[in-house]
Amino acid sequence: MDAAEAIHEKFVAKVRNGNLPRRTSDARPGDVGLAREAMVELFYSQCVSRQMDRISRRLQARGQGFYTIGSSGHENNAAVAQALRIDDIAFLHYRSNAFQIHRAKKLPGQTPCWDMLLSFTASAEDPISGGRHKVIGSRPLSIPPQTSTIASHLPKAVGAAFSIGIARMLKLEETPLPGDSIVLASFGDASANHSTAQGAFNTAAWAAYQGTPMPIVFLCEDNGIGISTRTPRGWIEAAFRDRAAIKYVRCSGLDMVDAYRGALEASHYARTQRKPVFLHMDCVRLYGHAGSDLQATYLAKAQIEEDEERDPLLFSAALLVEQEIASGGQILDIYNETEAILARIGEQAITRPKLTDSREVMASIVPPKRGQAMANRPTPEERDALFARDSGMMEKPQHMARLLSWALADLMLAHSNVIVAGEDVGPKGGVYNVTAKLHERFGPARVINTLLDEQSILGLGIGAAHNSILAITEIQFLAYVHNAEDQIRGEAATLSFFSSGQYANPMVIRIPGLGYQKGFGGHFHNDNSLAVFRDIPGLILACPSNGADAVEMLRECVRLALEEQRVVVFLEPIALYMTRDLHAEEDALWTSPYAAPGEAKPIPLGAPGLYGDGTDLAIVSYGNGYYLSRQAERILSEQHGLRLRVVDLRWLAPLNEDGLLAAVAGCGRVLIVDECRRTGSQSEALMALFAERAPGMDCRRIAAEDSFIALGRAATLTLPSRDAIVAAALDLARG
Ligand SMILES: Cc1ncc(C[n+]2csc(CCOP(=O)(O)OP(=O)(O)O)c2C)c(N)n1
Repeated sequence: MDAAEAIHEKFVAKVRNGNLPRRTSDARPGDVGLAREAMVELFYSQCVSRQMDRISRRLQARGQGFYTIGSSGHENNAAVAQALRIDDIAFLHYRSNAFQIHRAKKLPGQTPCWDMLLSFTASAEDPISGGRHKVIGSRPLSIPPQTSTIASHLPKAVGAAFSIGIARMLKLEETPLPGDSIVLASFGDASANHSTAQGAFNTAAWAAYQGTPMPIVFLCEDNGIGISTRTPRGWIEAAFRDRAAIKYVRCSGLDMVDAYRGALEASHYARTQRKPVFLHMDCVRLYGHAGSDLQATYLAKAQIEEDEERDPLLFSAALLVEQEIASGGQILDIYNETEAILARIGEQAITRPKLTDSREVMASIVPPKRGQAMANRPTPEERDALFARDSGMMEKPQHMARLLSWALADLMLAHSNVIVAGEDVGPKGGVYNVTAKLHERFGPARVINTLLDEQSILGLGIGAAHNSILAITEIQFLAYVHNAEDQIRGEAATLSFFSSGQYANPMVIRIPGLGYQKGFGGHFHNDNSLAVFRDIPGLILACPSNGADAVEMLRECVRLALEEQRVVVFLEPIALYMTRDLHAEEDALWTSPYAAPGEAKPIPLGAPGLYGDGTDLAIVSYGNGYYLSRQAERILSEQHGLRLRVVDLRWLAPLNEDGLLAAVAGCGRVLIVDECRRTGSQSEALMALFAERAPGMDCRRIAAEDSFIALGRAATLTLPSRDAIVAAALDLARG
């Protein structure tokens, strides 16, 4: 017999026969203020959750439902919903049906069963994901949908909790997360071991330890197992009971009253103390991991039976009988009634339309535009005061690093909800001084030295975005984004997609990277692959090659985040940060005067840069490759009489194909210069573009070798050089 049906029959028989277990706790409803009506309502939510699991499984067996992962055994997370406020944003574990169902009771007009069954049957009318995934989530209920990657929601939950305090300090008005709200993040016991989760706990504790407000409840729903691997008995308590700066609260997820007691204690502490709590709730997993999982293949029969005896619905029934709130018959009436209702809803849900074409599926990859961002208009005096100490330097052309730093200052002056966060970005001003003086100008609440954890930095950006704060986060070097890349790839970039554009996490991630650093070298500070960003749907990847462009592009990136809710990676070529000269020492051709906001021509998303209008050959490049191509161009022009144009891509993703084809129009030959590793590089996409859309074009490429970067003088041996560009161009031009 199906596991769900076996448990169902046991429940019915035990309630009918009055054969109910002793409750697992002595907690008394009156002591925690749990009224009789509330207990009935909670039981009702639990029954709905249980029946939703059963109906989902039946629909899946008929090919009408998809990807069933049950909430059975975790129904007391409804008691957590009871203890929390509806505006306490909740980043939930996938076994949280009861939480959502119960929270929906706090807001009139909600139809959680209909909504969730539409999601579980992948209907395009599913109000949260539009049929894109089976997710728990609801915009009106402050439950953003979560991905299937366990623990990956915890860094942003911590970021959101952090943002509540920041919003208060900055006196930002009408932020989505109220100043006295808290954040809930739930997960399973196996997930608690994930390094992403551990990083999030540590970040919350690190912040709280030094007095930073961190109002978050980490709810660990401990059912003792993750798929088939048992959590060592007592491990969660041993690991979290005495953790620095995180309060530990234990409760039983088998007993409604005790679950509520624990949730009240935890949420009260987080709300009043603004400190993190670890709420450890014992649960039981009743149907195996997910739809197709047969527990009998890895659990002893006795263990399965023991688990079935710990069914929280049985304990809830015992409570209602003990408190003389309902008789066994009345309990079964509620239970059966919810089954009948859910079955009817399920039959209707499967008739609702599905997504039918790729356009519909993709409609929410790019979030909806939010409209023009409110900007402060600083007076000339305010700007003068801000830049007073730099006024001498501002009169002269400067290199990219300094120009970027001023651009950041102007952006922060214009937008009071913009913050900067990363490793060493504070008083030190970052490794390359790009955030120099921001800390003294805007203070520690807006220029935040984070701890050393890239997942937490990105999580801060995502979480802050949930509170309408735009974080310009910095990852210190490109190579170090990789241990956190899922925060961009799996989390930030997917939120709009899985929420039908109802949630978005606009952010700008600054990343210094790429090769060619003089007298330095070594792979990890010269990493030269962008493949990790290029295939992420909806992500914008910008890479300026010079200071003037960098300023305008950064402004456009911030506009894209603020007004269009986009996730943007702004890649800064380290080797060009301090570069001043192009062809000869002291020519200062790679410096620019600083253009105040509105003074220079904007560089909108996708607009390539163009140097020259020759038609003998077009060189297409970006970053350092563009810089070297400009050097090569002069040699090719002066020494070989070639008339060239050099195109700077500037925006690497999404690729502006039409704009690029227009930029090379009239040239029969294109040389692509790509400083990134050949495999997975931009040049692959460009070769494909020209082959597909300009078939007559004679197109070649030089790219970096598929190698890591060596140290010292060998650092550039695997990269395209100026002379290699000249040679390749001559080769191509001469046919
Ligand atoms: C990063 C990641 N690795 C592996 C998986 C596959 N996976 C899904 S759920 C799960 C077990 C989670 O167990 P636990 O946290 O105890 O939650 P439970 O399912 O028991 O409620 C695993 C390994 C995943 N979803 N994400």
